[in-house]
Amino acid sequence: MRFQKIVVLTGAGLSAESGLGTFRDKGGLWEEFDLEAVATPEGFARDPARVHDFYNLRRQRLGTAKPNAAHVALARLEREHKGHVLTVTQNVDPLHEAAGSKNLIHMHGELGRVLCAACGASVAWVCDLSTATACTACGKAGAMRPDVVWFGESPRDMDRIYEALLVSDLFISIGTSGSVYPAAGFVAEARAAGAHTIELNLEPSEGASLFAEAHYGPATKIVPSYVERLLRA
Ligand code: BV8
Repeated sequence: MRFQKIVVLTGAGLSAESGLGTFRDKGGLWEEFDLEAVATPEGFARDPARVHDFYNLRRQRLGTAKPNAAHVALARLEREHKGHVLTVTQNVDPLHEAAGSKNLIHMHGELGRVLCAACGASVAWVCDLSTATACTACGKAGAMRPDVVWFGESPRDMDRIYEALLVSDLFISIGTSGSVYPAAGFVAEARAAGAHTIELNLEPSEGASLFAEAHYGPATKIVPSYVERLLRA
């Protein structure tokens, strides 16, 4: 076994073959919706109903989505690899957990949870949210928002992520365009720590030149075969 401490970063491309839309591909969410209006605190303050509609639609689309072979391969890697595997996902869907990944950080939050701005409670939530929804913890109505990280907000568990990158010897980036920071900067952190870096994506990302190795193709093909190679090494 060559690598002891593996950090995996995933993006929307990992869930594309589970039927969930990506953001920046052709026909992606940012073609259909205005990022500023639906994924910023300013947009939420300006028109909360419009933001609730955006996340209600994505929560409804989650209903039928199942983990694909790439999610399953990553859960297998965590289970069978003798070293340490941490998966950091930019995705807000629950498909990593559904496939069995446990050592997982949702750095951009979770679509299946909502946050009360009045009392700070984060609760599991599968139905629609509206400006009238009352908090199940404090009872206050009208203070609920999706428990996700918008542009301009701080991603979650950044200390834990940087600590893992600092001691990593393998960094694998899967299904991300490398256009959103700080996630897009993780490959540079891993390289500085001396880690081997690999990109598994449909096509070269914005940060492609920063990776020591790359394999391109659909995640359900290239991720299981790379995990197989890792586990046999
Ligand atoms: C922060 C919300 C401070 C949840 C999201 C200028 C320079 C640098 C940075 C900035 C800047 N101006 C502003 C910033 C900061 C800003 C930023 O990066 N803006 C960008 C646009 C420049 N970042 C922030 O505001 C972040 N906060 O910086 O706080 C801070 C910093 C450090 C420490 C503490 C505090 C907050 C960013 C989070 C924003 N929220 N989403 C939701 O609604 O989902 S971002 C959104 O983009 C999603 O989370 C998504 O995951 C993320 C990244 O997109 P990708 O996952 O990469 O998806 P994309 O569609 O882009 O690409 C898909 C890829 O998959 C493609 O490459 C495609 O080829 C591939 N693919 C497709 N199909 C397949 C496939 N691959 C394999 N198989 C397939 N089948």
